[in-house]
Amino acid sequence: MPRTKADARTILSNVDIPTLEALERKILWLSSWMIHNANHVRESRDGLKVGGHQSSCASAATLLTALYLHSLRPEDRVAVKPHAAPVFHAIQYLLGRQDLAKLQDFRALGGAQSYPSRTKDTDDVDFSTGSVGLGVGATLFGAMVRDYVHHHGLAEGRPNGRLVALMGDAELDEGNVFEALLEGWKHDVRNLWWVIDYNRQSLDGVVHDYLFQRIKDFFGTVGWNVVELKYGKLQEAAFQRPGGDALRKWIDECPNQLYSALTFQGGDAWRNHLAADIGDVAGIKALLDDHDDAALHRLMTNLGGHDMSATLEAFADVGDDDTPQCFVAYTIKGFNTPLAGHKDNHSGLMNIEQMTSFKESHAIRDGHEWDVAEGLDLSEDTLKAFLADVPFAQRPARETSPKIPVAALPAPAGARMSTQEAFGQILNDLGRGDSELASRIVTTTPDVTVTTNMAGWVNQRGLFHHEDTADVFREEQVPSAFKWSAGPKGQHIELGIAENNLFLLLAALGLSDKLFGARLLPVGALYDPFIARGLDSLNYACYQDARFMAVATPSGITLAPEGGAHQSINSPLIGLSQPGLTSFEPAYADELAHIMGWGFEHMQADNGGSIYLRLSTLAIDQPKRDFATIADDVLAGAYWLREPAPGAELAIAYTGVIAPEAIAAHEALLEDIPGAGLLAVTSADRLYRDWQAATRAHVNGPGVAPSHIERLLGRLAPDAGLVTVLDGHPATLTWLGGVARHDIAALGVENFGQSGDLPDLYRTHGIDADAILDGAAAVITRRMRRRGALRPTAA
Ligand SMILES: Cc1ncc(C[n+]2csc(CCOP(=O)(O)OP(=O)(O)O)c2C)c(N)n1
Ligand SMILES: [Mg+2]
Repeated sequence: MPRTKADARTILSNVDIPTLEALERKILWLSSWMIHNANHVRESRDGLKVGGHQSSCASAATLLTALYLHSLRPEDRVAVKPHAAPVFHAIQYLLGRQDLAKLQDFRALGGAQSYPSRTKDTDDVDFSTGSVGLGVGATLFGAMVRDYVHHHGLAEGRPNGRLVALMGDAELDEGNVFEALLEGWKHDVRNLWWVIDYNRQSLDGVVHDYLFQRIKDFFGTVGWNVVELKYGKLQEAAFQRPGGDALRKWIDECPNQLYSALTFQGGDAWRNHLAADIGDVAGIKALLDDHDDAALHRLMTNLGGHDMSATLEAFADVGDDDTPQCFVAYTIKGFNTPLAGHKDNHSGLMNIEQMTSFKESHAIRDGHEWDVAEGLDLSEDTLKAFLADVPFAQRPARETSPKIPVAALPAPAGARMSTQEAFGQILNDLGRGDSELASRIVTTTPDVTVTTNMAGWVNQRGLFHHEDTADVFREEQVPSAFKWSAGPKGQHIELGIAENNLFLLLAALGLSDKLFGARLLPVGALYDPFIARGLDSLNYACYQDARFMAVATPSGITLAPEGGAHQSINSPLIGLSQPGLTSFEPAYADELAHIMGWGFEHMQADNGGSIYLRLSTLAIDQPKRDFATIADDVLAGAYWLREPAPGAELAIAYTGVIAPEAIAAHEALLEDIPGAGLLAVTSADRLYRDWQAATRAHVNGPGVAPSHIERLLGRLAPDAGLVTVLDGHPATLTWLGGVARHDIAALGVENFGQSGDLPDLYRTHGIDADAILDGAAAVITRRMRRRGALRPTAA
């Protein structure tokens, strides 16, 4: 139930507001000084501007102080707007959860990070932020995951915390925020707060007037409660005076640009404008006469988001109502600093003189800039006792959740199948069993569950929703292969088409052990080309070290008739280059089963990461083989599908679904080059990283074992030729030519695809068996030339 205002005030009557206000000033000082120190005090070796956002910090100081030093509970999880990182670090420092050295090294190697980072900061950041909008969305999906964990009984005895975002108002320009809001509405998301630092400024300027009304309408439409935190207590009191209504109307109607400009100019400018506009209203002259310039400035800048009592009251009013809440907290960018209100202040820094007087105004002595009690009218003991009592300070250290055992996953049987079909069967088999592994798998797709072959699993495990929902088609006895009943125990989260949402949900699911103490093993499927649509969110998920398995299918031009808009080209390069994500592109079902088993382990390993599987819908003949003999090599990234003769002069290296073309070309080649090898590359990513690590180790010292790919290619003649081929960008494999300095012909897709059948498309893009043979002829010819067996043709 929401509390009444009177209840909230009674609760707050016991709160030591003056101390919180003093600490807010302290936090403003520390965050400003942290940035100043990094830019003007710490030695610079490169002359670069270190940067930092003093104005963005000042804007959020009241709100973050109110949250962290009063309203938050230890179990709450928070995303702090990126450029308020110094405020966050200053608060953690006061709470004894951050080291001084980290503050002194803000934005330096090993110091506090420019933007809050889960993995690199040491003061327990819940959500990394930096790419605006994503941290905000992450809290919404975090709330869904918290409820999932709760409904599945995975966090017994743990209090259910609130998810909170302290966000900049310009974050609302990012589409992902609205995509998330709609999804949250569908899933009835609860117990979630977004506190908008509504300073009406972004990076370049001042945001649109009356944005608030649009926010209110939109949030209301998707079931949120919107709280307008507009006026501070001084303003509220002034509104009670004669002329108060006119003053309120003037404030409400003042364009954002003008309000900002007057804030920057100060008391005299306020006086002139108010006198000119409403000076003839009864009571206004008296009000202006009662306030000197400083007091008038204080009154006019006393917005809700800078008034501790008003802010705490707004938070307390919510009570235990779990309706999602959006607080529109009016603030001033640069509040209480000389940068206040100026439209160009986003990256502005106080200069040396400004900092000197700022320091004086905070009563900070030289050499005591970092002292916790410096400048406060509180003894160190009183301060310590106050901070020790702060609810958030009771938060325990991060724990680790036990690992879930992973048994080997049997390969699906079948003489001919696609990797996508194999994926569906592997999941389906897991769904039918009762392993602990299966109980921790959570699947999700952006509206492509059936077309990515997950329906079998969903039939077994059901859809997740807060409440039981019947499958109407089933109840009406309309025949369908799919059961779509949902309930709190379901294990598939169905999303609308929004790949950003998919990756933000995977991020939240993949952090569930660290955020909510319950390990989940998320598997998300999407069409491979649409990774690009969610790429920043994918990167964001990896940046936070979230652990998930992204299954991208179908992929490449092999999707043939479906056409160029659905055919992915450069996604293998994403797989190769994305930190925190290990990519595989298997050709066969037995490879995939083994990789998935390893993947579930890797997702739980201390130094592990996430998995990206690039799969295909094209059914191909499956090999009959003793898989154990190649199992390790499949994980290492490559194995000889056909062994080369020692010193062979040619090998074909292929990845994924193009295997039949590579096999056909290889067979044709054997007539002329009997020893030629055929290398199956299951993970260019793993191979490449292993090779790079070995290369670096060689630089550092002798006696280093060769990398896996060096060992494999070591079987070939030193001047052998390589033909590489995949249904994707050829650069994925071109580096193989550098491993042992083999000449290379690199085949792959470099242009947009189009509709067609496979023979036409593979020929058009130069990845069919003939193209592979042409590539082989090219490298063999060049080799013969180098050996002097052929004379170069005249130009
Ligand atoms: C995706 C993305 N695009 C651009 C930026 C660069 N950028 C950093 S802050 C900012 C404006 C932020 O304005 P707002 O959210 O209102 O924050 P505040 O006014 O509180 O500083 C921009 C454009 C970014 N961090 N992320
Ligand atoms: Mg702003």
